[in-house]
Amino acid sequence: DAIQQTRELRDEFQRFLREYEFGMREVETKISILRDEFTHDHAYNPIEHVKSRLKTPDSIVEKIARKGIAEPDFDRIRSEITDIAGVRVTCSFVADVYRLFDLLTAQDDVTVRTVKDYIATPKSNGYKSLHAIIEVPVFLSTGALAVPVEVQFRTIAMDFWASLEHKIYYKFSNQVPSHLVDSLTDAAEAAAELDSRMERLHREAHGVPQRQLAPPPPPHVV
Ligand code: 0O2
Repeated sequence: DAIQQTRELRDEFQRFLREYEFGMREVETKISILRDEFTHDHAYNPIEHVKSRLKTPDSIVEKIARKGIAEPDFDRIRSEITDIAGVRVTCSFVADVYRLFDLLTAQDDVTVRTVKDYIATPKSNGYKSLHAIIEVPVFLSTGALAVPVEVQFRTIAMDFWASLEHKIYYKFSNQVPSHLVDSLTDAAEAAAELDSRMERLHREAHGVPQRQLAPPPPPHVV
């Protein structure tokens, strides 16, 4: 009986994870359609690369525990853990980051749950990216389901910085020596400076007017 219960729980968990995989695929399709349209109709590709990931069962279990969810309460997990499906869109320039965000979130079947603009307001360690939790409909045999997907938009320079910072953070098991923390914060500024120089260069080369101001932050900024 206990074995049967465990099997049922496992099946339910697998079904639960599949919902997120489907949601992730919907978002990937949306992004790849935008990329193809840009490439063919505007002769410009604003996306450098796209990477998707499903949170691992271990990391979901750890977050469930951190949130104090004691029972296998899938409704609570659904509403409280919104980064099970993640899509990271790495763009060439900051302007493209906001453009992609606007194009994706303006779609009729996309609902924006939260936006954290760590570009307008970087984290204290220097982390920059534009995060959005969006909900997309997934059509199953049982009906439509709104699935949350965390989309992170960033530039190549922001991505380069975040991936090194992530490795350093893990290497030191979250206890990064202060001189490295300071160097990382400096490096984040250098990455931001490179982003503006590259964007200015690109605009000059293509005869696009320079941006005078940072783009307006989207709603619900952190
Ligand atoms: P992974 O491996 O990418 O999944 P929470 O999601 O509740 O833990 P919060 O504050 O709600 O935290 O989420 P937030 O601020 O939107 O950021 C979550 C994700 O953004 C992280 O996911 C990272 O991918 C990325 N991120 C946020 N801050 C940093 C940072 O300082 N450095 C780096 N390198 N990445 C960051 P996970 O789940 O931590 O990891």
